[in-house]
Amino acid sequence: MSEQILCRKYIIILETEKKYKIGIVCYPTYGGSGVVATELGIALAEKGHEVHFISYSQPFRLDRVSDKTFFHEVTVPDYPLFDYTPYELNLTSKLVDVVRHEKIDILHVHYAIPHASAAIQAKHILETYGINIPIVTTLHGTDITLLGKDKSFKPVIEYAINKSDAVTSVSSDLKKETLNHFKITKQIDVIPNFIDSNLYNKDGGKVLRSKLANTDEKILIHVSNFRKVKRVTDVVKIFEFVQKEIPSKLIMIGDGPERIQAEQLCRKFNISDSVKFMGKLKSVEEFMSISDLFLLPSETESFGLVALEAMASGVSVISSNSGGLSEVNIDGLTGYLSEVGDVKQMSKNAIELLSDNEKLEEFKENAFIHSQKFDLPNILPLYECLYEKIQTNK
Ligand code: GMT
Repeated sequence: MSEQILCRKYIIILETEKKYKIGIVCYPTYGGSGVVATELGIALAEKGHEVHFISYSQPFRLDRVSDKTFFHEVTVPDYPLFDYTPYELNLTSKLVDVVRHEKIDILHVHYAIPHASAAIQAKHILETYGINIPIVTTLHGTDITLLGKDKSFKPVIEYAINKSDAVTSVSSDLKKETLNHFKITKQIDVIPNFIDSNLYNKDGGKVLRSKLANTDEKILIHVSNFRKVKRVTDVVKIFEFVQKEIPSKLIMIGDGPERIQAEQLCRKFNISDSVKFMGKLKSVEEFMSISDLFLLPSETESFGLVALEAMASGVSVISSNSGGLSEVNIDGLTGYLSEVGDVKQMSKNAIELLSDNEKLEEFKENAFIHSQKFDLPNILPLYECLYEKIQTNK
């Protein structure tokens, strides 16, 4: 983490000085970028910054009360003239209003579109009021790897990135992808996702465990928004192989378009009794803490925050090797990585780990130790350092 070294002198200053008013724009929904943005805002507020969340509804993780966090809702009036409601314009207007009246120092937007593009537009408007608002854009993945490949969005994404005052990406791989896809003239700093290690524990609740599995059974878990990119049917296929060899249960947390396919596959394999679909849950920590293996066979994953959350709970990870996953899950140490779609290899690795208790415990401990590198106190100063830098260059 070279940024950490570069930031050291700032970190010393930050411990004692500057507290900012920070506007955070994010998706409020069940998804990695919203989780990261919300947890970042909460942590910044705990350090004494004033944080204003701006989104179309209250971020789902924004449930801890603080006198330093505020929420501004972007409302979109249902105007009959529009076939397509222009959310980006309402967001832009809201940003102008919040920056002017709350005297925001920095706007930190998560996800390129529409958040970064709305922020750049707001920046231009604010200039007409004599306000120079610095914009930090954090790239999370699908804004580059999926939407970014859609030619109709490309000019907007490229412009928003290049016009931001600072740009961060959540993994080195995502930075590489961004530089490959777009003509980027701006420096991109890698600031990885983080966990607050205080929220996770390795020794799960015995009561919950006993409700979900017998004592001799292993627990496998998957958490996602069940979009196509997550390959949830691969999760079921892997489990189908595993449960033939190892007494086990599979917990599926989340919901989304592919859930029905996953459920149908369970019925086809006749394993429905061993697979528990929990739906969307606000917090997954307790389920992680009773699990042995986390499955993440995604098509692409810029970082894989859920894998890191599993590791922070002392859970080993079987994943694909796509995107930034190899920066999180270390092959042969914290779990195993295989080619996307190689269900056989993933099942083989899972069976090998689950059938050797000593090895499994070693991998689980390695996963926990590796996750601590991404603990909040190691990552938060990198963002604070960036804020300090762009304020100084203003
Ligand atoms: O993975 C998702 O479907 C949600 C998505 C999002 O945009 O919120 O997550 C992305 O951002 C997370 C936080 O930075 C990353 O941990 C996920 O890997 C990334 N998802 C993909 O790249 C598919």
